[in-house]
Amino acid sequence: MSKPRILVARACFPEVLTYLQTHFDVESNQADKIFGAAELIEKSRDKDGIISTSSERITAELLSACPRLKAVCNQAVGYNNIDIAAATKAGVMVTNTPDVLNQTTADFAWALLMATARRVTESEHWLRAGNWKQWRFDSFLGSDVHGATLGIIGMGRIGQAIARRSMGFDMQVLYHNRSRLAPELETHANHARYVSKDELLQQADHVVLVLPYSPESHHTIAAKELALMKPGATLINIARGGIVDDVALIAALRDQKIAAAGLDVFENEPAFHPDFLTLTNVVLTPHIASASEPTRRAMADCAAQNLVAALLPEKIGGLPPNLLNSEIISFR
Ligand code: 8YV
Repeated sequence: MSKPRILVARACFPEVLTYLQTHFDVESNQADKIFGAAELIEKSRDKDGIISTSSERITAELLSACPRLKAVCNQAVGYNNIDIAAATKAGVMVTNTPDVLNQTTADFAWALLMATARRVTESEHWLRAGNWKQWRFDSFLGSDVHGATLGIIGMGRIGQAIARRSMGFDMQVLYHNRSRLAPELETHANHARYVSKDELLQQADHVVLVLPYSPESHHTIAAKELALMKPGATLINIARGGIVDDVALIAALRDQKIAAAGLDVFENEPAFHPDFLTLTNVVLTPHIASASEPTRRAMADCAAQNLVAALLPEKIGGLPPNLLNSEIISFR
C-alpha cells in the first residue's frame, strides 16, 4: 500500500523529518521558503496531511482545493491561522501543540517583563552606541517588579505558569479571563484574584497578555484600554498580534501614557509598524516566546505524532491526542 503524502510546510528538525519519512511520502521545505497563498495551495493539492506553523494560512479556499486532505497539524498552541469551521466542514482534522510549550513561554514572558521594567535592552543599546562616558545615579531608572501588581489577561495554562513564577517576586496577581478559574487553580497561581478587564488595567503595574487571537479578542487593548492603565505601567504581549492595536500603543508609548512595552508579536508580522523602531521604551522580539531548543523539538514531535495518529490510526489507535475539531467525527 502506498504511504500517505504529506507536506512539511517549513524547515523542520532532521530527526523529525526522518520519523515522518518512515510513515509518509514527504515533501519537505528544508530551505524554509515562504510559500505565497497560491503556492501553498499548489503544494498541498495532492497531500493527505500538512505540518504547518502559525505562519501558514489554512483557508477555506485551500481546503476546498485539496480534496485528499485529512489532517493539518499545527506546530503551535495557537491556531488562528487555520479556518477551523471550514476544516471541520471539509472533514479535515486540525491539531495543535498545547502544554509542551507552557513553561518555556512563561519563562519568556518574564524575560520580556524584566527587560522592559528594568530597561535592559534600552540601556544596552545606549552602551553599545558608545554613550557611557560617566556613571550617573539617576540613569535608566526603571520600575520595580518585586512587590508590584501583576495583571494577566488570558489565564489559561501559560497564564497560570506566569502567575506561579510571580511568587518569588512577592507580587499580587490579578487576572481576567473568559471564565473564572476553580478556587484551587487560583490558589496555585499565586492566589490570583479574578477582576474585570478595566479593574485589572487600572490596578496592575505590569500587564501581560496571554489570550488566544479571535475576532472577539481583536484589539482587546486599544486607545481606551491604554488610557485606563497607570502612567508607570508596562504592557507585555506574548500572545498574538492583533490583540493590541499597535497604532494606539505607539501613540501611548510616545506620549508616555504608559511607561513601556515588551512585544513578541505584532499586527502584520513580520512586517511590524516601523514607528516601533523610533521608540526607546519598547523591547521588541521576533515571535520567539516558545523558542527554546527542547520546546521546539517537543512541539515538532507532538505535531508529527498527531499526524501519524490522524493518517495512520492503526499505528497509534484512537484519535489524534490534540484534535481541536473532534466534532469532525460526525461529519465523516
Ligand atoms: C510558535 C506560538 O512559535 O504556539 C504558538 O501559538 O505562537 C509559538 O509558540 C509559532 O506560532 C510557530 O508556529
